[in-house]
Amino acid sequence: MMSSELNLRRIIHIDMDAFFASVEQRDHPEWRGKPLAVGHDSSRGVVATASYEARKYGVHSAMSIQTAKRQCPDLIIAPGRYEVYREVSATIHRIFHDYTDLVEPISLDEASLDVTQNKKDMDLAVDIAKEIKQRIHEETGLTASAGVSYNKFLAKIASEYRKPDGLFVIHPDRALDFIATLPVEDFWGVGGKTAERMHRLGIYNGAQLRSISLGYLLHTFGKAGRTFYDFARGIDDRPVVSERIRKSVGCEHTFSQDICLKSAVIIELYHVTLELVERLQESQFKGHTLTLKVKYGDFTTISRSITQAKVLRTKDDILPLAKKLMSRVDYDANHPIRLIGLAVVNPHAGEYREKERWIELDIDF
Ligand code: TTP
Ligand code: MG
Repeated sequence: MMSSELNLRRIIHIDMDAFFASVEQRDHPEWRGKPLAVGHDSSRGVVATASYEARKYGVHSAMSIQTAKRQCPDLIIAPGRYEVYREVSATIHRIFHDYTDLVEPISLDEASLDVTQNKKDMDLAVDIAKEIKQRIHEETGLTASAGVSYNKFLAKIASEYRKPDGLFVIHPDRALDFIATLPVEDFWGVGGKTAERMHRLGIYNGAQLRSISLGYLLHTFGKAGRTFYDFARGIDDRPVVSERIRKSVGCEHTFSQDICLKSAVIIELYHVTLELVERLQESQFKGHTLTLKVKYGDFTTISRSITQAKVLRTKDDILPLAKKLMSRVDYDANHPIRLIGLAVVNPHAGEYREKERWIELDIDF
């Protein structure tokens, strides 16, 4: 209620629990309930992540495998299987997109969703978060933690608050109290070094951070000072930026009367091409594959595709290819054409950029 009155956004942050390790325990039942680290078992291997059982021994991401084994002698070391993690990632993203297309992938196992307007017309973000968690569990056998709030920063913090299998809401009314007690190292963008500097200045929590003037923060932390100033006040206007690459750009014409003369088909193909080129220019889309769709008078549909090394952008790129594809299509007076469509398709559809923090697991030194 409150949030819609204030016209605030509804943001959900989802983060899988001990992601790589949980996938390994799911696929190797004998490893369940045991301390496990994912990484390359070599003298220079590092821990990508550790199961919650292993974390009790202090094993954590980026620790060397050798140190981890010393700290936890029974530690199981599982080699990483990126293909499987990618598959799970694709599944959870499909689930997210059932609710909204405003999904910002942060890493393979983590994303921010803006559900202020959502495809299911659900009022409460917390209900959506519950459903998403349940569907992730049903479809992958894994648990995720979810945080719900009115901006990205608070939703992310909320997602970490009740891990694993957590669901936590930071209501707008409660945000300032919540931030007041938050250790500064939990603020988004505060790394180890920054936290240390804040500690030296006597700033340990949100309340203390809030008491510092903007001028002083800018002076001490540069541009980031502004962000810290805002975060301490529960302000974060960054939008959720969907990084999903567009799958295709296309257009189609349905004719008022079915056509069957070659001259008419070529003219129509020309018009569809011009419109496609216009849309390509508007969207800055880059694709290498042209797809022709033909729907006949009896509503049967066929399609033909051709892929080129160069990006398809102009009329001169596309029209010859469109004609070539059309020459592979049969039609006549008994089998006239009702619709012609053309689309430029990206063969790498659905992929998104990963952040830099990935530690390569399977490099042999
Ligand atoms: P995280 O979400 O940071 O960690 P996690 O899912 O393992 O555990 P948590 O329950 O605390 O969220 O990272 C997701 C995956 O990314 C993690 O399973 C392994 C990988 N990863 C690395 O490869 N290197 C790293 O330094 C980190 C932090 C993660
Ligand atoms: Mg995680």
